[in-house]
Amino acid sequence: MQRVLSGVQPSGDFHIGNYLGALRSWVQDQDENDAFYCIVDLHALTSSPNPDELRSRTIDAAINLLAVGLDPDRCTIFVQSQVPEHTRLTWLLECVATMGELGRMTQFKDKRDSSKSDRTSVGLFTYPVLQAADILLYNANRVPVGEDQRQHLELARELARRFNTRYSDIFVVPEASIPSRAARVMDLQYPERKMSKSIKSPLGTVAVLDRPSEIERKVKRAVTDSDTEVRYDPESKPGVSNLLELLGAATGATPESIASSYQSYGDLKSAVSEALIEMLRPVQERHDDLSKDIGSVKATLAKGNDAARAVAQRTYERAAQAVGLL
Ligand code: AQP
Repeated sequence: MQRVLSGVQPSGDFHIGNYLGALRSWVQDQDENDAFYCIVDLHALTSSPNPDELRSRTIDAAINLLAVGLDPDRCTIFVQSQVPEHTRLTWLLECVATMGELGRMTQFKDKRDSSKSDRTSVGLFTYPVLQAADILLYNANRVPVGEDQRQHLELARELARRFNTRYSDIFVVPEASIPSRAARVMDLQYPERKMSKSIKSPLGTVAVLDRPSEIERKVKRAVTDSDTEVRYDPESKPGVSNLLELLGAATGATPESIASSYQSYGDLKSAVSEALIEMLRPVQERHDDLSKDIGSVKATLAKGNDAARAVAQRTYERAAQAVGLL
């Protein structure tokens, strides 16, 4: 049995990119592996959220994780900030990481370049090291993530190897596990950029909790192109290819094989809406039920936090001893 770990930021409404790129495979992993899933609230701080909003989004993230099908009896669901070893190990790893490698992280460069003033926080620069700590603390063999996290995973692997070589063999070197389909769901309005929680694009983002009429409206208005042929070609037809990718991921078919079944963009859009509505219906029903009992959601997190901390403490102590701390 492998140890699996992954995380999600409480930075906004969960969207179908999160679901197809990551959460859906988390549900599968809980039966086949020893799985740890973390709500990474410290990462969400890099975008300076309103404190009350961060608190309520953290609870809502837990509700979402339960609603997609995670079962606290079969996996550990916890909140990053409630396990202090994440920040303690981050410091040890920051002393191993270099400015050069953090400066090459494309997500950091994109966010820095899109900020209008020079207000880029140190946290935004160093958070890939915190992410490495999240993973290495749990001796994770495998980390199921979307394509956008590939570079950060590579950094975690490099830091584990470097630490092990410099001190002693403490960390497992983790593997990224990226789904073959829908690993990078694109924004419906801007198909050249990924769907995201934190970048506001109300028409381009389909939330897991969007009701059928909302999904239909957004998919109907999805940007396509001036051509008419339904063909999977992400380079020259990014909007149409994204729709085919979504339909394929929702129905279990390949986007190439379903393209020929649709004669017009309108037909394709209707099929995409229908498939997404069906895929999300059970998740939404469970979310509505779970929202009525916040007390039990908090109790689930408290139990998960304790279980996670027991594992994290052991790894941290070994790492601290290895570097020479008393
Ligand atoms: N568009 C996407 N397609 C496929 N997978 C995705 N993931 C995120 N976006 C897509 C995967 O979802 C998991 C949780 O990642 P996250 O919480 O960082 O999600 P986000 O939507 O990317 O949130 P933010 O706040 O908008 O993050 P930034 O600012 O970093 O883009 C991960 O496994 C991720 O790969």
